[in-house]
Amino acid sequence: MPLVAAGCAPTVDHRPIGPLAGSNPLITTAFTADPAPLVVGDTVYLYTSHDKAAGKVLFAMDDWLAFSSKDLRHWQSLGPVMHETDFAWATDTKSAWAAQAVEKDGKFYFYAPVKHKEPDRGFAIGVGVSDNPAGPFVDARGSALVTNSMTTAGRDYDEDIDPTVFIDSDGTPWLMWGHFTCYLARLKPNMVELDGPITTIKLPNYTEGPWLFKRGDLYYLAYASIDEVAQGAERIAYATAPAITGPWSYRGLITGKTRNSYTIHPGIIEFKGQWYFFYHDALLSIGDLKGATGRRAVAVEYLYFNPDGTIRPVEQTDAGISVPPRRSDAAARRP
Ligand code: FUB
Repeated sequence: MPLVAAGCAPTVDHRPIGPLAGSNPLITTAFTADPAPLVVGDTVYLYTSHDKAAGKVLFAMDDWLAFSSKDLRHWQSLGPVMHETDFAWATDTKSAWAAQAVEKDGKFYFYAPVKHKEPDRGFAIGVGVSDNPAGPFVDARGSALVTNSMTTAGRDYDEDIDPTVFIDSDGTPWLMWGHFTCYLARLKPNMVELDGPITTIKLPNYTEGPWLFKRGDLYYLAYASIDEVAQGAERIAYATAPAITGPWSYRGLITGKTRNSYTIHPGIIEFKGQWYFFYHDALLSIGDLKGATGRRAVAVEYLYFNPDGTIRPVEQTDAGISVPPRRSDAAARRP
């Protein structure tokens, strides 16, 4: 806002209006959760669940949102990119949970959990496709990629959630997902069919929200974990492996439970030489609606590695990446 003092030339007040760019939460116009960042050239696309719960309702999510940024500090809303009923086989029960988009051969594939109509009731995983990372995505198959009846190792009904897709250095795509059981399956090069058996990965206190990435020759799997210490709230743990199929070695926690929500969900990328850790908390209020597990808000922090490849614990902050990365950590950034 310009400040004009009597008798003086006008001066400009450069103080920021509202939250600092890059401070948390990143998005303040809607309740967002389950961040899934995707780097496409010089742009990051951020796909999120869209919390619309009222009162004490736990989850009410019927579409997925997307945002884009060239610096991770200033975000442009791209609006909803898909609605749960864009999958004709899905129910309209507000079950649009954590999704992720990936790029393959110039197309963008959006893996999303939704509840399936009868008779194969329970969560299922669908695939959307688009020529544009900004969407909109349309059902790529006309049927679910994974249904409840295909997975029998763990819980019934709500175990086929939280898909993450990782394309290995040799071009092989892998799908990982699951609630209390961590499932892994190879995808065909067409990205919309499984290519082989569904296997399970054993991880300490695995709960949900897997996120796969690779740094140098090492594979990383971050996931939400509930143990007796956190008493019902999730924390983000991780494991490393020499290959996607394992063996996976538990490496400890990346960050602790989050503020105001018992869920937390990781999304990790390297962008312009810096690593970032996306998650959600529930500190945002919009009007009379206060943050809660059903009304979460996406946040981001810098992620640093030790020289041996282990991850330094992440502190969840209000400042986020509005402050520069720590210089002392620059040396440890590269594998
Ligand atoms: O957002 C709904 C569910 O809560 C997600 O699928 C989980 O990862 C947890 O964040």
